[in-house]
Amino acid sequence: MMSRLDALKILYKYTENIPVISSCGNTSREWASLGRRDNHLYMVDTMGLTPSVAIGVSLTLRKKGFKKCIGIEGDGGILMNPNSLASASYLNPGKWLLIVFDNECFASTGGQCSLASRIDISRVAEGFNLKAIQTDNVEDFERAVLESIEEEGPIVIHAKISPENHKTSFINDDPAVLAYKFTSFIRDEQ
Ligand SMILES: Cc1ncc(C[n+]2csc(CCOP(=O)(O)OP(=O)(O)O)c2C)c(N)n1
Ligand SMILES: [Mg+2]
Repeated sequence: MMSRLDALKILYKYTENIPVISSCGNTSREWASLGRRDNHLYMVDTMGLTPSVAIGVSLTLRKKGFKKCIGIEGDGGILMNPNSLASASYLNPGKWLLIVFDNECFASTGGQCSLASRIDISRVAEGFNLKAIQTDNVEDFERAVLESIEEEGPIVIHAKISPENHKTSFINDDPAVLAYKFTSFIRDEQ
């Protein structure tokens, strides 16, 4: 099965100029370990909120050149904030692409079992009338990312991943500085 880092490496290839908001814990750490970019907002501690933040950013980007705004969330995070799926469906942000890494556990805090072991997140997204693509290997994940970047959203990629974490360093930057870099990048882009 694909690991979180395998999937992030694929995503990294296609997001040099796409705003990406990554969830807390190991996701942001592994994402940052691939190389920091100002168009990537590394969230610190805000579990479950990347889909919501990405909705807001997607709506502000309607008239900008970016093809998408991507949020990355975990299964634990999305099931803590499923309301973000209802909001995405209702507000219909065309540039919103949510990637849910589903390892059926809270991997970043020790691998405790999450609700996802008994809930199919693709079906939850579809229940909110969102397009959902489920993947469990690198080839399908890459294809889903490439197709979704080109297609009008909102779209959810539900990526099943293995529960392992890769050893990475903590992100100790001031969150205000991380947010400032990200908003400056978006503001300066025509
Ligand atoms: C509101 C809140 N509760 C708990 C935490 C602690 N915490 C950080 S990451 C994490 C696990 C997240 O699980 P999941 O979203 O499935 O991501 P994974 O680590 O499995 O990739 C937890 C419990 C937090 N940061 N915020
Ligand atoms: Mg998880």
